Amino acid sequence: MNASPRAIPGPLDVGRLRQDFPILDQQVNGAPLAYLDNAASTQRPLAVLDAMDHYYRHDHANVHRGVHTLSHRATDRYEHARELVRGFLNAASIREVIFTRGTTEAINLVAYTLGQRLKAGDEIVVSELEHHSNIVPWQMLCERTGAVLRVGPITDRGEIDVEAMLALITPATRLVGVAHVSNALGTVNPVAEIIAAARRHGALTLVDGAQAAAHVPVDVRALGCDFYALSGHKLHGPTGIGVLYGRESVLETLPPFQGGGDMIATVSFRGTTYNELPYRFEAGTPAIAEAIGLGAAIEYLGRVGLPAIAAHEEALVDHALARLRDLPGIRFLGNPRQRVGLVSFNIDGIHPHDVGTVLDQRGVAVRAGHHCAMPVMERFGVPGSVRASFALYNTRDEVDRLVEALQLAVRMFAP
Ligand code: 7TS
Repeated sequence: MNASPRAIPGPLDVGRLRQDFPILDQQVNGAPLAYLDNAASTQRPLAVLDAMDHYYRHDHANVHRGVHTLSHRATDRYEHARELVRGFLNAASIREVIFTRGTTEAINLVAYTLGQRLKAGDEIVVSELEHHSNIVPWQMLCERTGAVLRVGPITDRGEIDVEAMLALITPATRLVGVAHVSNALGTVNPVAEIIAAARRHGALTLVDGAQAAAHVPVDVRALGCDFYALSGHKLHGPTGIGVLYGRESVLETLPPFQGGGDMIATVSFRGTTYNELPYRFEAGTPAIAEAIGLGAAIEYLGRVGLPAIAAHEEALVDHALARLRDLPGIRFLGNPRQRVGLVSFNIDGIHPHDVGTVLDQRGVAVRAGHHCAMPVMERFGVPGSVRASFALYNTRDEVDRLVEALQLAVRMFAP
């Protein structure tokens, strides 16, 4: 009686939702497409395609600089998208929402700007399960400054060893970077706990939310992080657009990233002054249509409902794990207790690329390889893995087709 209607999300009407995604309705190699590569990139609903199409047909002009009507309209739409992102992340202000090309650029922005005040002996802490984009920018920063990168280990389950990671955080730590969800294992990391520990030591915190934002509600204020990065194309929005959330009081202290138009207040050869937040970090003409498309994707996810999406995907993961367990020679990568959206595995004696190719012949799209998380592969002693990753439009039937195609691969390659 007391349960709110939102507490237990109703099942998704996947059949109807699939109609929102025209790309799904096609044959690949003579079989219906089963798109299970959503961790690499999701597909776009009509709402996103239409928003971008409408913008280009009716409203396109450059933003923030025109006195004419189309420029005002383009600016309004672009800034409305920023407000949608703010709401989606529960950021306190639009001043904290910077549009970037994606997660990669967002993390590079932080590494570059923060780097200007780091010195030899300072430390950055990341975990062993990070995507390369939350490793390499910090390595480059360390090369430039003499700072040291420390790595929090993961367990056989594919979870961060939180105690070991927290032990690395000391007064020398300047920043702790951690993925909200692992793209190679699906692990949901205890980011709030790690952030709290980092803050006790005065370290900044960055959460790589690329794999989280389409699956779990994100509240940057509840998390308490200083930075949160995400990519539009992983939450049913366009490529070429992403977001860096930054705590306003921290962004205020950072120097600009790229120089150029829009990020300035005044320019003279005697000296230049910079624009206010968030524009100070958005040099040049931004990806306007893409930002508008991202806004439409966020509205779409809001209409479908993240809790219902999460429940649907959890059921798909459970079904996949239950069926895959019986496959001869299967070895799962990790066994995280908190997981969203994907299963990652190998089949004894078959290279993941060969598995991926057989699946493609049956219309089943998965990712095979190191998933830009080579340290995770090294940790588990494998060259790569097969990864099936789910989104709101996937079905049990598609999971069954994945399993059948894998059975075929086993028969084809069995010694
Ligand atoms: N961080 C994580 C956790 C990711 O999964 C990815 C992309 C990125 C950062 C980089 O995002 P980008 O949009 O800037 O490229 N992950 C994957 C993947 O798992 N397969 O292809 C891309």
